Amino acid sequence: MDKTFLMVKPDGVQRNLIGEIISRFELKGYTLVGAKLIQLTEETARSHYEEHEGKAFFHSLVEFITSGPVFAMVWQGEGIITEARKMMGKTNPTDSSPGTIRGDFGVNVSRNIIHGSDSPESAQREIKLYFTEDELVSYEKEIAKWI
Ligand code: 3AN
Repeated sequence: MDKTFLMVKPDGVQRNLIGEIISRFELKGYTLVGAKLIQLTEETARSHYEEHEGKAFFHSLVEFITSGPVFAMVWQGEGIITEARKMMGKTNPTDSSPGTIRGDFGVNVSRNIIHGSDSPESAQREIKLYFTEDELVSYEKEIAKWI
């Protein structure tokens, strides 16, 4: 089953959007397999954004993402990598349609609320960067349906 890494950035956490964001992915039908509220170290932040190293906004990006707690998650579901990116909206919230997370809640490209992996390769890399195997659950052994 496809998995992706999603992260509510410090602006989303401070604006109390964690619940709203979880809700959107739950209601869509995806499954949460891992989650934690963490304070990123500069080392993890630099590693996360290594593809942007050298760009003019790299320093402020690292500064912002380490400026407060983030909510890191792994979600599972068919086609979730592409679909989650659609649900998030474009990198720049001003280009994002209403109905998307960035389109509904964001106004500024450097404060765009959520991160989501953009390919299967980045999903694999980012999940490994934030989670150990035993921090992710599997629903395969579920023996009873409570709902
Ligand atoms: P996305 O988060 O949509 O995958 P990326 O990977 O191109 O976008 O950029 C990573 C993050 O870098 C963005 N979420 C945004 O916070 C920041 N960023 C991207 N482009 C710019 C820019 N031109 N100016 C400032 N920050 C930017």
